[in-house]
Amino acid sequence: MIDYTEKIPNNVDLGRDRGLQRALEHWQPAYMGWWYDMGPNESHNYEVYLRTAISVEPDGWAQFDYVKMPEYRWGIFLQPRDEKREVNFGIHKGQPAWQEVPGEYRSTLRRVIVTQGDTEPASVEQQRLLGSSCPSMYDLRNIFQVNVEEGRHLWAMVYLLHRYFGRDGREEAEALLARRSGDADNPRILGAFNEPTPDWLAFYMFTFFTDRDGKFQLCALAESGFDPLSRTCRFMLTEEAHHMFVGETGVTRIIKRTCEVMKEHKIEDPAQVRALGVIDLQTIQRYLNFHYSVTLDLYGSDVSSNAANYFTNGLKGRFRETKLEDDHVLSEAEYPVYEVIGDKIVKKNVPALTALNERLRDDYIEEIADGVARWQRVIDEAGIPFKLTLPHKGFHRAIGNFAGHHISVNGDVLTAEAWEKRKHEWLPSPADEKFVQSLMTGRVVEPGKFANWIAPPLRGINSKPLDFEYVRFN
Ligand code: BYC
Repeated sequence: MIDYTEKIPNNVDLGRDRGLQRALEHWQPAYMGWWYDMGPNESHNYEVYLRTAISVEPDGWAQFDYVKMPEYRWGIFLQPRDEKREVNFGIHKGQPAWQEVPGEYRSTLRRVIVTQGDTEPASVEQQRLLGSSCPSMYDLRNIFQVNVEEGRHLWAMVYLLHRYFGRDGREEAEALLARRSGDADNPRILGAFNEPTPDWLAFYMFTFFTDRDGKFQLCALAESGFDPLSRTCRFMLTEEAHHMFVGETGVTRIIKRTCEVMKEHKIEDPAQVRALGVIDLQTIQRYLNFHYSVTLDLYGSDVSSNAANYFTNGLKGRFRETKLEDDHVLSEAEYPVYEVIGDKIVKKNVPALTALNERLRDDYIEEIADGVARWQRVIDEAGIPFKLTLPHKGFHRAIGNFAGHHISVNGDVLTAEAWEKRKHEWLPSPADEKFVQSLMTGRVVEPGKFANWIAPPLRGINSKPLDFEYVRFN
């Protein structure tokens, strides 16, 4: 028996909620079993300088100390309740926000929560082997931080399932621990979460691109009329920012190091760049293309009646819904989507309600473009004539109107043969992956040391120096 209030920091009055305690009595040991099996490899005895959320107050959500990861205090936190909060969009607009699940939306809400929850353990599974090839102790600590917080985000969704969805919720919470990323028989729900994350370039790309889908989806769910979901997502967003920081700065540091070597040796040929043990910009571009395109799929179909229903029923809003100036009902509005007709990509207006996935995807693309422009600045400042670009939205898509078509990075509609011939100009080839792997054969863990293929960060974690002992291996 665990002492819940002691072991599980929370602001949901767990100590007095017998129902929830009983549900957790079964789930918590299963979660620990999953963590030992699928959490970061060989890490169980390490003491890691981690932040733990112990309350939602400004001084409580980021407490730093050494922690053995299996002893991390995975807590349950919701942003404090605003008694006046209303449903802010759809047909229930203006009603008080729901504190319990409306019966008619039970299965839909459960599905959305399960889909969100499923991504969290999936990403831990995808990243589990990366510790053994980390480029520094600083980076090792960061990946572990990301992993424990994804674990906490799973707890956040499981809390909702246990507290609000009764027996079905408990079954879904168990299933969240049973699916496995990439498993042929019982895979994770969404495509990108079944792709391998085989190396650190892929990890940084994932945390830049895919964790940012997390941000946008959480922002949309934070608008939900179901208040506990909204409040849970609001708190999760405070943690998400660090994950995207790890991704953005990780790629920045790789680019920076490559540019330094290119400048120092006055070289541009990718083969020569590789020969000096850094990752050529062309390979970085191909990784970018891959992670961007699989992440775009996570927004769902361009035209989706599911999305329309989520919105109309007040379950999932738009990005920054309450800041948008329109009727928040969208009964008349239209929105442009794209279709492939013959060998052309054609724009077409559809009812805005049905295009909400596409709209969220477009909001995401805007923010991504800013991030890629920041990467570009590093290349420009080095005076290297290379442009990183975002591929066309239809490139390498498996969900929505572009699925089943072969679209080049420039937006040309290709035949299957032309695509096969050219795809590795745009997507990482097995040889690219092998090369990146070859740089990451062992881990670099001497405090203050960094692998040759990545520049050190500008500063350490929580004002600690770069040569701080972020991980004690015991
Ligand atoms: N892969 O009507 P549609 C994060 C399915 S990331 C496979 O367009 P809808 C994180 C879809 O389920 C954020 N299947 O779908 C990041 C549906 O299936 P059924 C995660 C897909 O419902 C990094 C069918 O296709 N959160 O937090 O409008 C690390 C028809 O599709 C995919 C959420 O996603 C796909 N990519 O939209 C850690 C928020 N896309 O019903 C964490 C919750 C669609 O025909 N999820 N399908 O069997 C949602 O809001 C919606 O489920 C989606 C899909 C936006 C994902």
